[in-house]
Amino acid sequence: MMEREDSTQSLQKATALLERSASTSSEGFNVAKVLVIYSGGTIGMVNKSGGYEPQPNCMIEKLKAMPIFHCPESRSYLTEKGMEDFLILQVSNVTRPSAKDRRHVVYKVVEFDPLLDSSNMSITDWVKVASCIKENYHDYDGFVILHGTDTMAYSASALSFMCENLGKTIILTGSQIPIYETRSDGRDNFLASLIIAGNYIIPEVLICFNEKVFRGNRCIKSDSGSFSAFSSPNMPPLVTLEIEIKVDWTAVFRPTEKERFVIHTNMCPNVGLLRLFPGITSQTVRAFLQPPVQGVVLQTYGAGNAPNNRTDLLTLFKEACQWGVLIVNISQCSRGNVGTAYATGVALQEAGVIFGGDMTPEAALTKLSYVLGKDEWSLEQKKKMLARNLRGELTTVTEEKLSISDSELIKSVARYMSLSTREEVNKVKEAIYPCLMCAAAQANDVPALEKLRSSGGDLGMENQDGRTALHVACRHGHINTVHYLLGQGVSVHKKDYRGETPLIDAIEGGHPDIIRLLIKTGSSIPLPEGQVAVRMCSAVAKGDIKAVEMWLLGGAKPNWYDYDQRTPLHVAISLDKKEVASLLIKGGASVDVEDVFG
Ligand code: ASN
Repeated sequence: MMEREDSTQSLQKATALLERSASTSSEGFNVAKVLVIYSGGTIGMVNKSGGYEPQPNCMIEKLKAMPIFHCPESRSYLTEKGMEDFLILQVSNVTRPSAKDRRHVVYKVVEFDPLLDSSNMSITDWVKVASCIKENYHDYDGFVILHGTDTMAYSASALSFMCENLGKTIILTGSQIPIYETRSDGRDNFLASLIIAGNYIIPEVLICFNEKVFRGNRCIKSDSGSFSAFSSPNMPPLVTLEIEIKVDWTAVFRPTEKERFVIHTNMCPNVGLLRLFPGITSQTVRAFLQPPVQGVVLQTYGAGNAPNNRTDLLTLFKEACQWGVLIVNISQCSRGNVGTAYATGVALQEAGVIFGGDMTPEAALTKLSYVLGKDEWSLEQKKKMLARNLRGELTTVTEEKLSISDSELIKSVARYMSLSTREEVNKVKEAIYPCLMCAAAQANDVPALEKLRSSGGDLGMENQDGRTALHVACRHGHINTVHYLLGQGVSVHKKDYRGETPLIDAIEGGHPDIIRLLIKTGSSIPLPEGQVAVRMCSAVAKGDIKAVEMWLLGGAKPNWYDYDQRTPLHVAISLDKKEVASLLIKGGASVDVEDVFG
């Protein structure tokens, strides 16, 4: 009887294991986890007697009741993974079935208390959002912030500066009509944001609205009555959601520091926006420049001009700059740059005003607040940083890239294959460039990679297996290529079709220097603990000490259980692998952990 029970139990266990491995191979690796931070805004408002107001504690239940936002058939998957508090999108809703990047998007909603109309938001709320992202950064693939539209462009700009060395996608979205109402634009905006945040690594703070995704610090709210509420006057959208989702990868701004993600929360509140108008009095300007003001965004006319026949104003600006007030010149026109084409612009430059290129007022103001909050920077450094492109917020000449379809290689392939349309040429580009990049990475050929990049190629392009040049360089231990690719902003978080990031390649390739570098750049093991434990146990069984060392160096814990509830130490002891056992114990393995047999 006992024996029968045992064998039934084993059979059940084996079936469960098989089911688990089946679900892992079909969907486990292709799951993207998105954290939704619900801060308020019209998207979750209801119309009370005094007008629209946020309604606390009802968004999650309402979303669960909408099939486009939660697929009830997948509940068992969430329960099995211990993710009962998550919601899940149905995969067929995500992208077209042919799309190679379709992933199940599972998401969790955290609701802020209180929920805010964005007109009530301030620096402390930006800090709250940034801190929430920071706390959850390693556990999620992407972030969506549900936010009111009124100050969304300010929050997006502020967050773009506050999030340093960002390696994951952050999207702000909201709506003009609440999600609970029949004609709401919120459903499309939210769904599009979840899909983009879950499927694409665009390491920027973005705004998704009306089937377009913009760089957040390039946006202005330009229409209070339209579903197309945002525009980005100086930069085309990064993503357009049509039947196909099109991402302009060559325009994506990537951090190039080999540092971990951090948030800067010391934003200076003593900043202001001063818009010139004909006849503005010196009393008004003087009052504006009084302490505690430390930074002013000066909105000038046209191409950055201010009256040069008003010595009273120019003297005030000059004096303020001399006291250490930072004044940034941007245009009142929503499109175009500021410069010194006119004597009226030169006068401002001579007064010490910094030229802010084609920044939006929202970007300029929040950048000023960010730069002034950097206590460790000197005044000179602050001035330099204000004029520099930090997060893609302003256009610099060097940013203009050649189009990949202009490169000689692609042109000759196109000629050879008699390709005529841009679409055909782009298809060839998508097929050829990743192969060339991976081959160059394997050959440790940085000049070749640089050539591909300078001809307009995106070094983060993935091959048919979802692998980038960085995966390949890490696998083969080419540290100088890894340095180069990280310096070009290639993402350490990109998962291939097995769910593996370049860190796994470095671990399995046995390259400690690269493992350290990737960890310093913010990478962590992306695989479930059980899967890592299986690989470690197998290395232990083979007596492969180096492999075990690499896993530990990469952040794996020696107490992680495999799917049989055994740790690497169990395997080491049962196979009498003393050396590995002592390595595991040194690495923190507990001798008290129990396996299935206790
Ligand atoms: N007043 C709202 C807000 O900014 C406007 C909106 O979300 N459409 O919170």
